[in-house]
Amino acid sequence: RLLVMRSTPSVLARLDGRYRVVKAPGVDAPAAQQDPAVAATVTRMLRDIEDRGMDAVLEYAKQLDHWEGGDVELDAAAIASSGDRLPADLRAAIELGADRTRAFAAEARSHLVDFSTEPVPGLVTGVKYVPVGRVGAYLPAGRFPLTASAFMTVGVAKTAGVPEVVACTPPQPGGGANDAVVYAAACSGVDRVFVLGGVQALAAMSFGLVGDGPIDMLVGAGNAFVAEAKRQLFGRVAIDLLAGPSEVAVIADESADPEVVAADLLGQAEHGPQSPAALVTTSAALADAVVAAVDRQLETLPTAWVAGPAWRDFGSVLVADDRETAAALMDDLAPEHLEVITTDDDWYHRRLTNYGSLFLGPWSTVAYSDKGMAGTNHVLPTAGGAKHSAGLSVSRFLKPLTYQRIERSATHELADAVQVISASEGMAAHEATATIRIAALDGVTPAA
Ligand code: HSO
Ligand code: ZN
Repeated sequence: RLLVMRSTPSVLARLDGRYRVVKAPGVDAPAAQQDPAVAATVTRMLRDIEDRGMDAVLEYAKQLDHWEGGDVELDAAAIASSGDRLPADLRAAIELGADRTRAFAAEARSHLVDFSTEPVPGLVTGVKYVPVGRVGAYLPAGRFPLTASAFMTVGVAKTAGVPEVVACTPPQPGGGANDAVVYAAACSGVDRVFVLGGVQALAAMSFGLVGDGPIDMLVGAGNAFVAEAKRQLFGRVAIDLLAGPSEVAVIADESADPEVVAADLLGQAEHGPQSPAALVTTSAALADAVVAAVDRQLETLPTAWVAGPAWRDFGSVLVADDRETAAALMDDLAPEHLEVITTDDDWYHRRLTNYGSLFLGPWSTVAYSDKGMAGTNHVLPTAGGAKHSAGLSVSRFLKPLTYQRIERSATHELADAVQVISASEGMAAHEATATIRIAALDGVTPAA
């Protein structure tokens, strides 16, 4: 039985006796990462779109998204006027989030500095950061539109210096795109917007059926079909990451307010019925109080229909004997979002190594980052991916390209060793590239 969501058995064995499970997930296994039926459908659609081009894209748009015809590209006037149809307070909030996200990305960009070094005289090596040429952003607008997605993908890519960023967003029931999503993209500097959803949108951008040619990189979250399409297109294009259901975890001690912890657990459980939420606390009293507070808050939460099943099936509460045990449990979980609400926040900050994004103190909450107001990215690794990867950031849109300039003065130093290694491998042509230069030192070609 999966007592703690996706915890590693050997880690639990090592910590045995140092923690207690107060609430276990209601299901035995985490959501399957890959559904073979979804994978087969996506393979068939990608092949069909590659064969038949835009005709196939538009057929899928009609069939799956009830697209009603017309140009799939939003013209400049439609993009520019998207904000006019929004209430003033929403417009202002979108502008704030777009600016805050781009400002944080600009600061991060300023820390990625070209450099060169000369390890021996005559050998100069260096790195030059060059942005990816063309990025395609998928901006979901289904059950929840996730307005801030454009800040995280389009805004960060443009701040990295990506020359062309195109975006696709699905058609809305009444036709057209979601105005808030389009306005968020406009404020983030998007170059072109296409009203296309799902697999057909990703295929159209990747195969160059929309925009000025095939994109180099695909970013942004979506449903299971979108995630699977990204997985299958990876290699042909780069991707940001493969996101599963959004997650939250909280480390709290007796200083935390149970109502605040409960609200923050439900805050991400709302994303979907398979969204995990976990509390690890050093206070048994807090654990019980949070379990009670979650149940009470679910009674009035308008999205309890989704958050309730998520909490029942994928919610867990653990009491740890001490802060080291709490930290070890959390590092093993490697949650997408991690809140720390204790009197020891700085200790946890130093100690923890696996999380997508960290929220320190009772005034920090995930939604502030989700909606772009913290400036940090909300495209983050889920399902334990934080053990090996970080979330989306300006660095993902920049290629650290290496170069070297080797002068005559360094030739012997490098060539002699290259000859030895190449000869030992039997790679005669490699060896010859060194030999010809050693000969040139004595006046034969190449001259310098
Ligand atoms: N929690 C999601 C992002 C988001 N949630 C946006 C609400 N709006 C993934 O980090
Ligand atoms: Zn969220």
